[in-house]
Amino acid sequence: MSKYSKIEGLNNEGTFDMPYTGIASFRKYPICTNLDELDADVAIIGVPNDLTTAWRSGSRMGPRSIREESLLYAFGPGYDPERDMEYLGNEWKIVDCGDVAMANGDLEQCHENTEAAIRKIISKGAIPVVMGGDHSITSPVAFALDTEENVNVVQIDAHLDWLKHSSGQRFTLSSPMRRMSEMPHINKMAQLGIRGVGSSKRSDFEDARAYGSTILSPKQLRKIGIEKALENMPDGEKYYVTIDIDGLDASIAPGAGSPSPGGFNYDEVSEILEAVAKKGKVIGFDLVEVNPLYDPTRVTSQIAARLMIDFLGFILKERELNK
Ligand SMILES: [Mn+2]
Repeated sequence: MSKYSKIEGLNNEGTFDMPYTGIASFRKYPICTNLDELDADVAIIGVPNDLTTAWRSGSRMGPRSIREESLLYAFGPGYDPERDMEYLGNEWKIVDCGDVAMANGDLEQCHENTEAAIRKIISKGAIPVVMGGDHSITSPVAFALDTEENVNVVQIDAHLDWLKHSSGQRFTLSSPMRRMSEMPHINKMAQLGIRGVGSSKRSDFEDARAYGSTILSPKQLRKIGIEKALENMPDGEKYYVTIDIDGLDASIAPGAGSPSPGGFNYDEVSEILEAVAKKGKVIGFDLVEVNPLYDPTRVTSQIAARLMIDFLGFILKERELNK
């Protein structure tokens, strides 16, 4: 017998469900594409809508790409040695609901379908976790949160997204934060990672500040720290988080609709998400603007998947602790 021979008699013990096998649902979670039959704590759903992209189109391919890269994290235990903590245990039921139906070329219908799908998920008692698509998809998702009051919003993004309209259109990727500020059920906002050149004008920034939004660039946030950055945000209230992948630096998130230098690194965003999960009750989140057509090493999709898994772990850990 060779010294390299494997241990006999283990049956399937120690066998991993390899990431390159099987159907690529998000992290290989069970699939439930009929929302009428949804029975889960968390519903992951894609919105492959990039109809309002202003620069590089292709984020409609984001959900599929994030799912594929999420498979790296689909095997093995959810043990985090850094925190000495188990995350996302089997007591939580997480499902992949596939994608919202797209009416190709019809922005209004796509937004209608998106809002209806999120309303259905919420009515079934599941936390919606939404993969874009461009940032226009956040407005219809936010409308569906109106079963709640005083929802606070944290945005990770390079851009303010506070435009009144683009060519008369109110529901593009440049306006979701202003649209949310107009919704009666939306309360305070923190906009983190904002930097450089975007479509929002000085007057848009003034309007956002007048609304009471905390606006910080990565440099400004590094200087004061995460706790101080979130100090104007209320404790113990409900939170929705929208993550535009261009909030991260262009070097680690090149596959974005509008990649931007000077952004956050992965640890910074993960720590912000952990802080938000601890601050209040996160009732849903989206991650948008991943564009695999400009992501040759797939690192953008991989980090996107990782941040989603991190955040889900933080959110559900708080629910475990506060039961
Ligand atoms: Mn954005």
